[in-house]
Amino acid sequence: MTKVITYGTYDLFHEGHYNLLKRAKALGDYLIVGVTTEHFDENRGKLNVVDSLMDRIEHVKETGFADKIIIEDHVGQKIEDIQKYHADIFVLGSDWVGKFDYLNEYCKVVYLERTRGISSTMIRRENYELIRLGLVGAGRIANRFIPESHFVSGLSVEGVYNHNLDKAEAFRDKHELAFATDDIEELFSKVNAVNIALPHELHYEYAKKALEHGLHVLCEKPLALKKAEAEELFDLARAKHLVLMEAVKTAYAPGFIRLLSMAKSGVIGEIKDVEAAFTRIIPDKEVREFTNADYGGSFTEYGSYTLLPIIKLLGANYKSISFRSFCAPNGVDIYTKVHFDYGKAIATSKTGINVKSEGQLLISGTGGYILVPSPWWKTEGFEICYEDFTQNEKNYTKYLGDGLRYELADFVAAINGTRDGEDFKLTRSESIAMAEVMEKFLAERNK
Ligand code: C2G
Repeated sequence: MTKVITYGTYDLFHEGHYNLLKRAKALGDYLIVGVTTEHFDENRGKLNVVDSLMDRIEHVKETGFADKIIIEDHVGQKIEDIQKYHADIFVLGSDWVGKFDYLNEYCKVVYLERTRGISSTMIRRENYELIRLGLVGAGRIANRFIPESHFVSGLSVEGVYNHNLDKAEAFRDKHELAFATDDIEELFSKVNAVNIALPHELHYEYAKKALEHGLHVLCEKPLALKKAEAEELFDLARAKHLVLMEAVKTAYAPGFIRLLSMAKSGVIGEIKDVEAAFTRIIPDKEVREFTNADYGGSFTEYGSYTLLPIIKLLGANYKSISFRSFCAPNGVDIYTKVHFDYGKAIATSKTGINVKSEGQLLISGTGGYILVPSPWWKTEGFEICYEDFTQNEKNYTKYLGDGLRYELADFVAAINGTRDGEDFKLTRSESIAMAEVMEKFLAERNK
């Protein structure tokens, strides 16, 4: 008798799960299915699981493929189970290729091609929509997006648009998506939400088009390069009851949220200064950051990160703002320092694409300071420091994977209404304030 074993969360049970179990069963005579506990999913960084463990087990049972259902609740359990049940074959979908090769020592490891595209007809949850997401753009961000999306329940990345069809098709094949297209209308007609990962100057135009088509939009930063454009997009989203979110990943990271609430609760007294830096010497000088004379440069690229803590902590009512940049011959800023004066507080932002500085966030107050070392934008640890250093306090919050899963999980929750109203993590007015700074900066730099 050949025994096959497989594992999964099986949340919002869909045909991808069904097909996998069916083919797993066909590989042998006896199928063991491990269903993950909430605790285990939390530990391995899977977010937004909706169905209870009991319901998920029930859905697996109803397929009729499982001869035995077990619960998976800890790392390392797969090795134990394979030995305990004398499994001959371990099976998982191709989104996990390579990740479980270590089990070859105990049995045969098989990765079955994952189901491309989910029609959602099998989803039993009323009022809960499976988010069928389309990627607009097939560049660097989009590539990082796919592995992270596997950690967000209730989301299926269906297809990709790129104006260059060859690129779109290569991306589709690499990531096993259902379709690729160079026709934006086609993408819009096949999905119910989009992630816009195009060069900055196209964000507004494509976000607008997508909202007009009735799609929810997760737009890469900066959402817009003009205040009026950002306002228009949020007005449009509101009028159409759609979710519009600016994907500044730090805003959704648990560690950063914790940092903000501690700073705002007065642990360091009155906040007097916020200094945020994000610099990188980008080795390849042929990328759009260097070559796009109108919209490239360090501030449009990294300014959304440095503006985030400044606007979150001190607001958008600064009394004055000034920019100082060093630019390449084509006009793009390789380094920019921005000074904000709020009267009762000040702030600086430093961004660089060809100048390197310490990438820290430092918040100074009348009672102490908070230091978040580089890379503060992937907030994990920070230290609250006082005059009496024996009172210093270290905080640590896990930042999982590439961090994009947090914004994705929030996006899915917002669409499904499990997150009420406007998101406090990055509000409409904060996004608009950031677009206004971008507008002022570009007007001055491109003078
Ligand atoms: N799957 C698939 N096609 C999809 C979606 C999922 O073939 N479109 C497969 C996955 O590859 C996995 C199974 O269905 O083999 C269950 O998927 P999930 O519920 O998302 O669970 P997962 O996070 O993949 O669990 O210990 C848990 C396992 O390591 C992985």
